[in-house]
Amino acid sequence: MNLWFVENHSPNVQFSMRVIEHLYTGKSEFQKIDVFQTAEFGRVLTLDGYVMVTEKDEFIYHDMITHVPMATNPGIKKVLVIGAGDGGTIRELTKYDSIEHIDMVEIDEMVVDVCREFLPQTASKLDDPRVHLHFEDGLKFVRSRNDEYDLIIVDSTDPFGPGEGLFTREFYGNCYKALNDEGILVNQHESPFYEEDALGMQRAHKRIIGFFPVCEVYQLHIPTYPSGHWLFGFASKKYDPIKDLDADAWNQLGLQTKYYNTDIHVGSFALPNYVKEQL
Ligand code: AG3
Repeated sequence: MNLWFVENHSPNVQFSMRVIEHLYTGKSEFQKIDVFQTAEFGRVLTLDGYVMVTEKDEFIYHDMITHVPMATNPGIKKVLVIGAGDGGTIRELTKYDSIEHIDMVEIDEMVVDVCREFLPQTASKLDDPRVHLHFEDGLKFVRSRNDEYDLIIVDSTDPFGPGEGLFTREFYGNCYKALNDEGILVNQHESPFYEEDALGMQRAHKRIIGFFPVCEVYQLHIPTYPSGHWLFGFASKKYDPIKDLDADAWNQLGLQTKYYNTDIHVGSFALPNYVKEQL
């Protein structure tokens, strides 16, 4: 059988992976959830037909969304993670003994159930005693939080569908309020390459700048996402991701990471000209 998964990366470009087996399909209250066994990327989770994680390249995304802020402020103790139902972000955060409490707010409980069953590597630390799962809308959850988190990670889907609210001015303002005076906010920011994704990224960046004194963008390479060129936003009330990085301190922790190192931390903030022009 010649079975292929196809995602539109732009109205004129498609990306496809050979599928060995369609392991799961289901529909939650919020979205369509699928898991495929693919020939090249191992198991792949898609939501509404968009690739969220693949076993082969998820380490890139999860390393960069967690270790960049953690290495910038080694004092981080209380973290709020929004989205992230596959558990990859939580797995990386739980490597830090210094973290005391993680609230994870995922709108769709079914995504977590499916990932526990089909992606045990990413979901492996969801039962860590420091992790508190909340199945509710992240937009609503942050409204009632004040001055309590050292770090907020927004590990969302694209800026449409269930994740749309996580790209609004209201949400960023509430994140600012939920963070303490040393707080850092990291957002998944889409790709700068295709026009529609770039517009989403620009909009998010301009909105965050309105609240946070430090507001940067950093890049990573994800083979299965549109264009392969991806961005995260780093915003903070105090810490500069490069000036405040203590590379020796992070290296002394001796954590095992497959993508992140402190050189790539610094290098990821160096942006191509066409991206700088968009900011
Ligand atoms: N969240 C970001 C998914 C964006 C992918 N977009 C796409 N394929 N069009 C990933 C969740 C990882 N924890």
